[in-house]
Formats: sequence, structure tokens, C-alpha cells
Amino acid sequence: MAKSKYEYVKQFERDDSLIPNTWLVIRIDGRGFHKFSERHQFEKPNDRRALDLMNKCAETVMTEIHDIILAYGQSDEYSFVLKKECDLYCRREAKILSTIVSLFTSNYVFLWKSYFADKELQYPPSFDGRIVQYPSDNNLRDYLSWRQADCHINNLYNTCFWALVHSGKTETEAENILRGTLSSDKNELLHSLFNINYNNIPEMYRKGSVLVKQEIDFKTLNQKGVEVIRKKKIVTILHVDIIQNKFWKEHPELNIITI
Ligand code: DGT
Ligand code: MG
Ligand code: MG
Ligand code: MG
Ligand code: MG
Repeated sequence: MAKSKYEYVKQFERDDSLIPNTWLVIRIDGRGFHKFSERHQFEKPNDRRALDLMNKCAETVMTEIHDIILAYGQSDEYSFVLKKECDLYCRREAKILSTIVSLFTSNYVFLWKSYFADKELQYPPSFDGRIVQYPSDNNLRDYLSWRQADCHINNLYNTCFWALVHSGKTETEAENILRGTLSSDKNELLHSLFNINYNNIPEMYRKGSVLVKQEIDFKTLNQKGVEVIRKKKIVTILHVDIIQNKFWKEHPELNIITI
């Protein structure tokens, strides 16, 4: 069939293929979630239902996009790791990024009611996203360690901050008390003033959420009606340390070096 005279416009499209053989990390982050969490009266510092909703959206994305081998989430963000040899959409950046961001966002809206039966969604939330390529396993591990360390630092600070505010301090007073304090000071403050042992705070808040795929056996009937065992991958959620070697040794299927 003859090409239409308009087809030349395709020449204006840019090639945005990501270079081969690199880990692809897609990080999405809630846009203006400071305001969003206020408008929806999220509990401070951690709203269990909001985090569960984020985790469910990530699980759906991970189930749908087979090349995602790992995801890590905390606060209003999620990072998805695609394997090095991934050839999804011929590694076209915009296709991969826009698909993941929109799938996550539509799920957030779609599933809202299942998590907040008593709260109307006040306005449509949105997420931004980026893709970063990491050439080495160590770069990838350092990326994930960075996000988990960020989770820990923020959560420790926010736990102290809101404990102080709930005990009657103003937000400015709480800020002043915490200015310049070390981790050990914050742990001590929680313990001495509020009898809180930071290590007893739920791991989901302290460590964030790690999603991996686990291969499981399941029984089914084959075409002849005979019971057979098949394998399928299901997404499992963990709240564990991913900075140390232990996690990576326990997950050889991720194929990431542990030295
Ligand atoms: P952005 O990402 O530049 O569009 O701006 P924000 O406002 O989303 O800022 P960001 O992503 O740095 O920080 C996340 C905000 O979301 C932060 O203000 C705290 C809020 N947030 C996230 N999870 C929770 C939660 O479980 N409870 C409460 N109260 N707030 C949360
Ligand atoms: Mg942001
Ligand atoms: Mg945000
Ligand atoms: Mg954020
Ligand atoms: Mg189309």
C-alpha cells in the first residue's frame, strides 16, 4: 500500500532505546503527596492503609510486567528493577516508563476504595517517574541501599517528630529538639521520653517493602483430567534488610553478586 504523504512526520520521532545489558530501575514517586496525605488525613508518621495500597499497586505492576524481578517501596515511592537482558518494548524508555507509571496510577485509583472504604478520594493522584540504568550489580545494590537508608533516616526522624508533637510540643519545638541529633540520640529520646523501643516499630515502617517473585508448585488438572504439578511465580512481600549480603544470598534467583 502506498504511504500517505503525512508519514514523513515519523522522522521527527527520537530513538530513546536504553543501552543494552544494564539494570533498569524505574522509580515512581507520588506528585505532591505532602498535600495529598494531608487532604486524605493519612496517619502520621505512617499510614498503614496508604502503604498497603502502594504495595498492592506495586504487586499488580510486578505481576503484569514479567521482566520486573524486584521492587522496593517506601513512603510515596516505588522502585522497580528490570533484569539486565530485559527486551521489553525493545528497551524503549518512554514506552517502559509510561506503561509502568500509568499502570501504577490507575491501580492506585482503582483500588483506593478497597483500602479506604470510609474515605472518598478527594482528587486524582498522579505519580512522576524516571528510569536510571546501572551497569554493575554493585551499582544496583548501592541504589537500593540508598533508598532503604533513606527510609530508615526519614522514619526515625518522623517517629521522633510526631511523638514529640503528639506529646504537646509545637512543630517548631519538635524541630528544634531534633536539630543536629544523631541516630543514637533519637533512639535514646524515644526510649527515655516515650518508652518506645525503635526496634519494635513495624518492620514495614523501618525497612520499607521488598517485592520478589517466588516460584511455587501448584496442583492442577491436565487436558486428560489427571492431576499434575505445575510451577508459577507469585509476588511475595518482605520487610527485610537489603543492604547487607544476607538477603541477596537468600535470593540466588536474582543473580546478583554478594561480595
Ligand atoms: P514531590 O514528590 O516533589 O511531588 O512532592 P511530595 O510532596 O510528594 O514530597 P516527597 O515525595 O518528597 O515526600 C512524600 C510526602 O508524602 C511527605 O510529605 C510525607 C507524605 N507521606 C508519604 N507516606 C505517608 C504516610 O504514610 N503518612 C503520612 N502522614 N504522610 C505520608
Ligand atoms: Mg518527587
Ligand atoms: Mg512525592
Ligand atoms: Mg517521595
Ligand atoms: Mg497503540
